[in-house]
Amino acid sequence: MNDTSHTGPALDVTTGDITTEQVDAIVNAANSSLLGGGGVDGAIHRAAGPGLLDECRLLGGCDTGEAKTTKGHRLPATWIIHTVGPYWRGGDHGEAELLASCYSSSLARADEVGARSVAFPAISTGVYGYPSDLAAAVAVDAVRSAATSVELVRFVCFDDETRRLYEQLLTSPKR
Ligand code: AR6
Repeated sequence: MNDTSHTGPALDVTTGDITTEQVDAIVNAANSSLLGGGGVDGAIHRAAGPGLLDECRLLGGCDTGEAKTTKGHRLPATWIIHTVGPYWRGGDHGEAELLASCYSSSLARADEVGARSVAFPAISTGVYGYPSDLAAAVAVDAVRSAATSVELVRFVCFDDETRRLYEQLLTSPKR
């Protein structure tokens, strides 16, 4: 589905494996080491091949809420933007601000390399325990309010329940 009622990037949502997305950049929900892990991070490293880890070793890690770029290696995407989501600690430890910063920082990195289409996973909603409904609302708000040249943002959900959350948000008026 598409949402073209705003002036920022067009937003769409799909269910599936983000590693197969044919976009300029995919975003990785990494940890601060940037040296791989489970979940979507593990899937991206497996699909991209060992050259990704070699490149990540040169980056010196990444703080929560920030983002760093590598090449896509064996992925269809040209770039991988690695961001570190917040660990959910009940919601009053700045989690929403840090999660919003993951989205805005990732779009800033996308702009730096000229990426026009970017696919995001549901950052922090797996191992890091962020409730999916709250995370989806933060994600959509952050992307809608970002100043970016990115033309298409795709939210790639791993299950239909998460996809429905995004669909509801994308069909509701901009807040
Ligand atoms: N494509 C799209 N989404 C996926 C995929 C995939 N291939 N695989 C999982 N997801 P998580 P986090 C969804 O745990 O919560 C790693 O070990 C998954 O269903 O990958 O930010 C890192 O190294 C969930 O909705 O990331 C960190 O240590 C979402 O991606 C830590 O996990 C995020 O789940 C980061 O935890």
